[in-house]
Amino acid sequence: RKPTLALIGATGAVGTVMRDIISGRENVYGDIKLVASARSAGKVLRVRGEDLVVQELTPEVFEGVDIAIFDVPDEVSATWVPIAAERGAVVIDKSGTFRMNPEVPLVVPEVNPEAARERPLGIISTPNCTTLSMMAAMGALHEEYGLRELVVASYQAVSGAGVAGSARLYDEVEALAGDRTVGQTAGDVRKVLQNKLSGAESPFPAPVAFNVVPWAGSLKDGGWASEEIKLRNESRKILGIHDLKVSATCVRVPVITTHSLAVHATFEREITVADAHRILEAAPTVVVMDDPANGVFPTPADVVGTDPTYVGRIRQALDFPNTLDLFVCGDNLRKGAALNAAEIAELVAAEFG
Ligand code: 2RA
Repeated sequence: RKPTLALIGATGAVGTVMRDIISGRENVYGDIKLVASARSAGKVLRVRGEDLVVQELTPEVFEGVDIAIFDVPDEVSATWVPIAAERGAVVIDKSGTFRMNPEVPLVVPEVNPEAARERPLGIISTPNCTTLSMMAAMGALHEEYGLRELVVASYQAVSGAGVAGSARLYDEVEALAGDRTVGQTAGDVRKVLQNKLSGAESPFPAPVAFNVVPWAGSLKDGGWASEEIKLRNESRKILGIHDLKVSATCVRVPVITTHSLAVHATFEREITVADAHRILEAAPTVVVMDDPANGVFPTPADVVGTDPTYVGRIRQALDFPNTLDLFVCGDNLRKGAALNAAEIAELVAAEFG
């Protein structure tokens, strides 16, 4: 039989992409339920060509649900994921709440699909979009060359902060456009935004239009941002390397969708650019765009709206043995969020045979 699927958080930024992805992939589900907060309940949304009425998140909504994909804030997942699991659904959770729980697998289907079967709590977590942007590529390289260290700088799109993040960048660009003197003196941009956007609150701690902001997430011990800690802990868990050395600096940039990462990766053995090309070109969900002499490398503008992980600028580090430097881009709403969850859901759906 085909399992019944529920999408919780169906109306958010990722939920919208999720409906699009489910509609475009093989139809492995029976019924689909769209679920959201009371505020969005009653809306009619399209999935698989059907108009469905969004249902309110209540315990009863999980009756008869086999697979539930949650894309809601951490605190909503903390309350509702166990309720869905108790009622018999296999839950695929996009939040950070359960990712590091040893009884919850953290799954990237290209890297550790087998982990999805061991889920004593009935919960499977899907990683943060920043980690996911590089996992397909790093997993493939690790399999052959044994990853030892990762030093990463991220260039994160504003849609990582949800609909409010994209809206803020568009509003800021509109407020600043047309005045070519803005940005020439410290404080200019803040002043114009304060006036033109009437002090509206931003999800970012600094202007993001015509700027870069070295901060993503919340403050953790030692001055680290939560996104940097997630990248470290999640990479270790997914790759199964508990002592992987990882250091990251996460930066928000004025891009709507698609996270990019500059990755400095050290392996157990010497790895050449040709080795990396061979491995990455053979990886089914990785696209290599690496011909700098002809201006070929991935940028968010090339990648947004597509599914693969794109890799370019592959170089053998000049002063670090066994080390590659490379640039990776991935759509943070697709592979970074909705697509990975959909792929995990398909692994679970296959169990219903
Ligand atoms: C961000 N990675 O880009 C986060 C979203 N989970 O803000």
